[in-house]
Amino acid sequence: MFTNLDASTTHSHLIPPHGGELINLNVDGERAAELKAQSRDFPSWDLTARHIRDLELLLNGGFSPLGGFMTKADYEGVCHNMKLTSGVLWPIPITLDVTESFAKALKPGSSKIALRDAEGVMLAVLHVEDVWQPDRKAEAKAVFNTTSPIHPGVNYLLNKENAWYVGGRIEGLQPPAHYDFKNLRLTPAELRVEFARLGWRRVVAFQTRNPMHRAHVELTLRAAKQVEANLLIHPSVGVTKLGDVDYFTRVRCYQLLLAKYPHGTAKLSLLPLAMRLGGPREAIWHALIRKNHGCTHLIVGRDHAGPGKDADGKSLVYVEDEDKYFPEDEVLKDVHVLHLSGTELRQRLNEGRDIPAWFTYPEVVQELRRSFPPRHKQGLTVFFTGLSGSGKSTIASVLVTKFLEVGGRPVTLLDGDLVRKHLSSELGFSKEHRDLNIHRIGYVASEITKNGGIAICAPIAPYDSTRKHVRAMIEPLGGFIMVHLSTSVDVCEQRDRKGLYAKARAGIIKEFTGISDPYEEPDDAEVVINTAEFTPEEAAQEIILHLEREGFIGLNEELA
Ligand code: PPS
Repeated sequence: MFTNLDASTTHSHLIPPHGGELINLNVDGERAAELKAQSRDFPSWDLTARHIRDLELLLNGGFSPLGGFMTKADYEGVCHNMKLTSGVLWPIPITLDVTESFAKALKPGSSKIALRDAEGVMLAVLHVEDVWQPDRKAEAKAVFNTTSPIHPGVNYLLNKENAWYVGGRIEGLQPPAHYDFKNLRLTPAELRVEFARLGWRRVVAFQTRNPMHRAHVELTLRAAKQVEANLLIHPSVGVTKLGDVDYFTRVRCYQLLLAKYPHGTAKLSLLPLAMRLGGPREAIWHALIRKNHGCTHLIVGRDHAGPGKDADGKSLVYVEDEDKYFPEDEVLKDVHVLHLSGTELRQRLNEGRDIPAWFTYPEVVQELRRSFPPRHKQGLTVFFTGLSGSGKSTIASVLVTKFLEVGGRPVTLLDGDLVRKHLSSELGFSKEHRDLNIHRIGYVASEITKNGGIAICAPIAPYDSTRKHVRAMIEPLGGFIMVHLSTSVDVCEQRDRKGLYAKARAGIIKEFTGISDPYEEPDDAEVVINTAEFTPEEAAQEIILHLEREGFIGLNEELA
């Protein structure tokens, strides 16, 4: 039923695909229509972004010789000795994980599953051959050589709610849709045709999930020269590591870099790969995938496509003599090298500082600055927390006025009372409802921050873990400054501007923060102000000074 590719796509002078044949799991129109008609009776499974990327490479042969999600025997072979049951080398499990209830309703040998994207479009049919509950700790140990959840691959694996795997052959109805960089997304078959057209026999592939700079251009040029080959810049643009530079920015940078290579020797194509960050196993996997794409060589980095850092956040370097990884600074302590880490680059961009010319090209810097403007042009959340009557709303509205006076970024006030009126009107003051309320505020603030605006939030937010959750949601998207109004409950009660404390004391209002409900003092606030000692304007000015010092307010912006 599978349509195999014609000879031109596996042209004899190109390297044969892994396992000998380039797999194409996409069925023809007639079979697709037949499957669609039958699918009314199939259970449906909605694929995650990661599964969709796996499916895409299964369908187009990037994962040749795999013909579907792995069966138990293949999975175990891969985990234990990196071999499929056919004896062919394969280092990374390609599995579909589902819930127990979904798994238990399946009949191996006869069930078929409609695999759908997030919008419900049926992309493929899985013929269920095996259903089993894997030992995910053992898988983590085998694949990543660690069960520490600090490793992002392990963390993903062990935290998966779906504890069951389903394996079996796949028939593809349509490839997952892409609307961006369409002419850069060449499938293995398309790249092979392209290489044949260009007369490229030897091709060195360069994998990356980061922007490329001078050193990368230099090393790729040298590698290509060394083996007298052409160069395929083949970055992963599927799922990479949380916090990586977004692939849209990366691809625009790669496009600018192409001009640095001798004419007609380098090509750029995007690989829709969901990376596992598996170091040595990942290196082999990448090599096999690139082989399927017609490449003869792969540039392997140290800790290739691995997690990159040890538990203390230090880069690790493999020392061959010792057969061990060591923190980079220990290994390089006696060597003088010019070095700028990705983190330092981001810091320099954040602060609008100079990026040294030895490190990268002016056009790349310009592109990165567009995506990562200095802090005073990024979005920002100022998150107040404190008791009722501590002055949150008053100080927040002074701050709004000051930001409006400066201009440049839109300002939104998410005041506790206002949010409860418009966004959370159905909620009460139980822990569950308070958390939900803060999550909603956090979500809105994160959207505002992501899009370059200023969100000023002023809820009580009494729970530490909920505040931390909001911080974690916003920090990757822009600035997050927590302001704790530490005014004591006695002072707030004396003020009692709304008469709520009197009602709380009388038991008319239940679960009142500070009286009959907890308030967990933060120990991670950037600014702490006791409003017994400051006027609202002075308090707002303290916050402004902090923001200025941290670069969230630009040098030329007048606030007074
Ligand atoms: S929370 O805990 O963050 O969800 O609270 P928040 O959304 O900021 O709402 C606090 C305002 O609601 C009024 N109010 C109460 N506060 C605390 N506890 C109880 N039981 C309660 N009932 C009503 C009160 O006016 C709070 O406003 P502020 O501006 O803080 O005084």
